[in-house]
Amino acid sequence: DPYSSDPERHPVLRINSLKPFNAEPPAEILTDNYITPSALFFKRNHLPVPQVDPASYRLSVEGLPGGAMTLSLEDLKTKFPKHTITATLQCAGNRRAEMNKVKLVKGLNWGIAAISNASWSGAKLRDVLLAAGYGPDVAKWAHHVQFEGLDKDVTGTTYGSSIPINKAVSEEGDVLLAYEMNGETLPADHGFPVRVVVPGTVGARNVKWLGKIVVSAEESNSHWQQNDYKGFSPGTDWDTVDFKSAPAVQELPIQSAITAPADGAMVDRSEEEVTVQGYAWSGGGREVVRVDVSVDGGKTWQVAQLRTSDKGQVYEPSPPPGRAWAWKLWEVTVPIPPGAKELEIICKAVDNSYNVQPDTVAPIWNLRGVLSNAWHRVTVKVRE
Ligand code: MTE
Ligand code: MO
Repeated sequence: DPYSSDPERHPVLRINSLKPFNAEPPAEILTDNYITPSALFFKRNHLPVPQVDPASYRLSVEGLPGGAMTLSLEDLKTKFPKHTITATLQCAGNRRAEMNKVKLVKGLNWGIAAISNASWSGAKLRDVLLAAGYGPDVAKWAHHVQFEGLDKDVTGTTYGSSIPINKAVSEEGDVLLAYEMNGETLPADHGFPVRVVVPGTVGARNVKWLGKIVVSAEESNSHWQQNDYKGFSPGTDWDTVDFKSAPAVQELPIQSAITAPADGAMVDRSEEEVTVQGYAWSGGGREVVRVDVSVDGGKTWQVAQLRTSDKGQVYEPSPPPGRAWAWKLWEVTVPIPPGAKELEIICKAVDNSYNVQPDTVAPIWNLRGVLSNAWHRVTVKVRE
């Protein structure tokens, strides 16, 4: 069993698939912490977790004039300044379950918690590429940076993806070769000893157990770059789909969801009010500037408060423009409308480009069930 050396996992995780391991935290605890504890952070593996010896680990940087550069873990830690960012990772398939309710899609049936937030520390990819020979001459032909994981399938094929080179070499891109998560050594499930963190970019490009970096004129040739993680029209089916016709998902669209109350929960009329909580995030470093909440199916709306502290701990100050990598947690207390037996609670977020979420799932349905970001709705019963 190639999965027999996979690490132990927290028993509270909701397992979507055991081999490979895919799991999300229960939605009702997802927003208890601004920084998701690593054990509860969602886990998305396509393959068995590779066992990497940190002493013999080597990262190879290829494609640049002057030949390949090889770095040990020690090199990465000592030869480059250490940077720390707080960044949210979201799987392209987060909230796929809602697409499945419209019409069956292919993919893991994620709920609303294939998203988590952590602090990440490591070397900047930019610094490593500059040290390896990136410069104005390379910029003329290089358009992508490819990443290869050390995780392999039975045929020896490794997980891989790529990002546009501008993101990789930009000072404001904040792409890290991370060796720490939440102030500790990167856990096995999250890419020990080194993973790429591409803030603002879909989870799939944040390659774990990083073995190789290739500067290239082309995107990664991997299945996950070419034939997966792409969006299509609701009218496209498996007979007509042409994966070459659509771009690979990189930055993700505006997203939000309700973590409390849970769908199907009861609220007491005698409480007079209901407190609604959730998360909101947008891709590409765009900052969430507002979350609107309705408890009457969208007839009336209230603006939620964006949380700025957790249990007395104040979050970092506002990020610089275009570098809002972390989610916002939000909360609002709303009076229970008189006479209502049931409340349809809805949330929708707005980012600083005034991007908004679509109101329903059907018009954004796609055969792979990715980019599911319609208004999130939960229904609760009112106990008289
Ligand atoms: N990197 C490797 N090497 N292998 C993988 O299977 N899965 C990707 C990405 N990086 C993956 C990978 C996907 S699809 C996602 S959503 C994120 O890792 C999940 O990161 P996490 O498990 O740390 O939450
Ligand atoms: Mo993913």
